[in-house]
Amino acid sequence: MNLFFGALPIAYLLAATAFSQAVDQGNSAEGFLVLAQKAPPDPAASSNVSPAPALWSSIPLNPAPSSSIPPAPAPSSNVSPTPALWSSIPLNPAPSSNILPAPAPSSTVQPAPVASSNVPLAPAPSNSADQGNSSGETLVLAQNTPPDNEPSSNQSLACQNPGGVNGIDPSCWDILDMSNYTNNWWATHQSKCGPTTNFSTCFWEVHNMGTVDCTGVRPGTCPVPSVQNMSPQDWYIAYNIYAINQVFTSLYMAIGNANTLAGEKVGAIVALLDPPKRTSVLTNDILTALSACINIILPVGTLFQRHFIALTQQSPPVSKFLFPVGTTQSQVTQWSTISQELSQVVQAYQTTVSQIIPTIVNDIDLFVTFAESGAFSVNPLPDMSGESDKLLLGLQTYIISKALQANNVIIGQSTNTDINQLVANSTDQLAFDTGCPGMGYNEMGMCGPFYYDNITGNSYSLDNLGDMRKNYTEDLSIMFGNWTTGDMLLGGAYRCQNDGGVKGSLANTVISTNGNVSLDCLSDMQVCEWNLGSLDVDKEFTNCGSQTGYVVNGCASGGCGEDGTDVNVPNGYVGQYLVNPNSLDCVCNT
Ligand SMILES: *[C@@H]1O[C@H](CO)[C@@H](O)[C@H](O)[C@H]1NC(C)=O
Ligand SMILES: *[C@@H]1O[C@H](CO)[C@@H](O)[C@H](O)[C@H]1NC(C)=O
Ligand SMILES: *[C@@H]1O[C@H](CO)[C@@H](O)[C@H](O)[C@H]1NC(C)=O
Ligand SMILES: *[C@@H]1O[C@H](CO)[C@@H](O)[C@H](O)[C@H]1NC(C)=O
Ligand SMILES: *[C@@H]1O[C@H](CO)[C@@H](O)[C@H](O)[C@H]1NC(C)=O
Ligand SMILES: *[C@@H]1O[C@H](CO)[C@@H](O)[C@H](O)[C@H]1NC(C)=O
Ligand SMILES: *[C@@H]1O[C@H](CO)[C@@H](O)[C@H](O)[C@H]1NC(C)=O
Ligand SMILES: *[C@@H]1O[C@H](CO)[C@@H](O)[C@H](O)[C@H]1NC(C)=O
Ligand SMILES: CC(=O)N[C@H]1CO[C@H](CO)[C@@H](O)[C@@H]1O
Repeated sequence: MNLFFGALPIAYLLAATAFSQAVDQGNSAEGFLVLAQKAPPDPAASSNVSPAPALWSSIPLNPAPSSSIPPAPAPSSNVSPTPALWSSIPLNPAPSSNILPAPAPSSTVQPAPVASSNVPLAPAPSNSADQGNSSGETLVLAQNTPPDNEPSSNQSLACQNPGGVNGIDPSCWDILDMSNYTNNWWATHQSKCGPTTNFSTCFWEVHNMGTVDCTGVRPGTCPVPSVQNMSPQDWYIAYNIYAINQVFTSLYMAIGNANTLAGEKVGAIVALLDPPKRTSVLTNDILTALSACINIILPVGTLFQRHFIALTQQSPPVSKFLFPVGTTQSQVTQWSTISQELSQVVQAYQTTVSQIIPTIVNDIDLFVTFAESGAFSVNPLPDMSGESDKLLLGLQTYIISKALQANNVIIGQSTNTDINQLVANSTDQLAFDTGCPGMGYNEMGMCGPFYYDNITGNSYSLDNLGDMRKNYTEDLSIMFGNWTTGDMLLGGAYRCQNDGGVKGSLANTVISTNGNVSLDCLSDMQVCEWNLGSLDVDKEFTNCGSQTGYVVNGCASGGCGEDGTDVNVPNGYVGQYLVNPNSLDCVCNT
């Protein structure tokens, strides 16, 4: 295997371009080791896979009830029927100042019988007979060792006993015929509550728990329900009302925490990239970029993740709050004021998201739609409140993409090129120092000024059309280390362009009506493919025109001496001038 560039005629490189097309068509070719290596496809990866690694922080919102739950006091006929049915677990993170004030934490919401500090899931009284023995001692045992007549594998039985060892289960909504039950419940009880009382409020009233309020972000007013004195069916309703409140409250908190971070981070981006002050960005797109990252902060691999986006998309009243389009007042913001304006956009989004909670729990149809997915019948519940950093990834990617474009920067793409391999395995001198020493890629996928996409096999670098000597190695490291990823900023732009680019508005491209959210077009930078086969001054790219100064201007310092002509190529350039052995010119990229 001696096929290295130094020993090859120009025709070889011309063939390399053809080869890359052949690879795309699934053909195999031999010998194009250096430029044409294609990474083995990663079966788990596809172009619209979310680029982020496992992002889900597993901090449970509530401690999981498990088999070690301390038993609740034995339910017996002399258990007090008063509404001591709620644990007083507060909504987790400390309420921030922009959370709606709790309506006077009512002293009538009593703490649970404090068997432990945590979830007091007591066995449902209606089932206590099933457990075979009404003595406290046997009930204690029953928590750990199900009696013979209650095989724990029988889900149908387990659903009858949400306080039992198996706890809450997503399958129980169907097993208990809950959709039907809930609709019937509403049909029979609605009239008792009066025409202005909505579903969840009516539910608590009927259960003598009128002080419970799950219709908003109001800390302490929507505690986890206890199974005591409730049928399993009613408890599943209660738990889903609570869960919907809890999950969207955690999202609300994530956005609130993101608010402070957003201004700081965007300020730092603008300071680094310094876009011309007179250019501007669209505030509606900022909102879109922020909401698109809801997708990233969902707990990876869960039932909840699988259902969440589709559920909201099926429910236009919810979707319009989660993915608001065209709702911000100001249309454009200047770079000079973007940090301050950002805060208003994020706050407006937070308020909008808080409206999702009443929208669902006030409406029987929406409630059933969300609950019957099973996604909320889980414990612990998904908690997104700590995911503020991830929530901002899309926003930051969008801002970076716009700031770079304002500076006349494009992405240089080298198709099917592993630059590290090119440097490491070329036996001949390359014409100039690429900046990648050939020691492999770092954890951000970078080597020198290049980001290598190991799924497509393409390499990317940044190219400032107004200053082709500009070296973005350090800037890219800062960006990928703090604000975005190579895949979102560079790979995403490539996929977006291949897909026809932004259509109409960013929201149309990012949030599709079919339930998919694509992060690709958050970066819509122009991607220009280096022309691997050309020594022509005019043919820098295959799909874009040449930039001013390409080749003709000569090098800044050094040069070729008397005989040669200096050839000046952009930093991050990968093409014929790098590897062509017949070029007598001396080539520089700085
Ligand atoms: C109830 O439990 C006690 C103590 O374990 C036991 O002696 C008794 O036989 C049990 N009664 C029934 C009906 O299982
Ligand atoms: C589970 O229990 C239910 C109700 O007792 C019964 O109808 C069903 O056949 C049982 N299923 C299994 C798999 O044992
Ligand atoms: C729904 O519930 C009602 C009353 O409980 C019952 O009569 C009806 O058969 C149920 N329908 C279905 C489809 O299960
Ligand atoms: C009932 O729900 C509707 C729709 O969400 C809402 O406009 C109305 O204010 C609610 N009523 C009460 C009393 O909360
Ligand atoms: C260079 O080539 C050798 C032999 O084919 C191979 O084992 C090695 O992995 C290559 N190095 C790089 C960085 O691709
Ligand atoms: C580009 O900048 C990096 C980091 O500042 C430096 O290490 C590298 O040598 C530069 N590359 C070129 C080709 O000038
Ligand atoms: C592909 O690159 C990413 C970083 O960009 C890295 O995390 C991942 O491990 C790489 N995969 C392979 C198979 O090398
Ligand atoms: C939505 O995304 C999923 C997973 O990426 C994909 O399988 C599906 O085909 C997409 N749906 C549409 C209509 O594009
Ligand atoms: C500009 C900026 O915020 N840079 C930070 C990026 O992250 C690294 C550590 O990951 C910090 O050292 C930089 O200060």
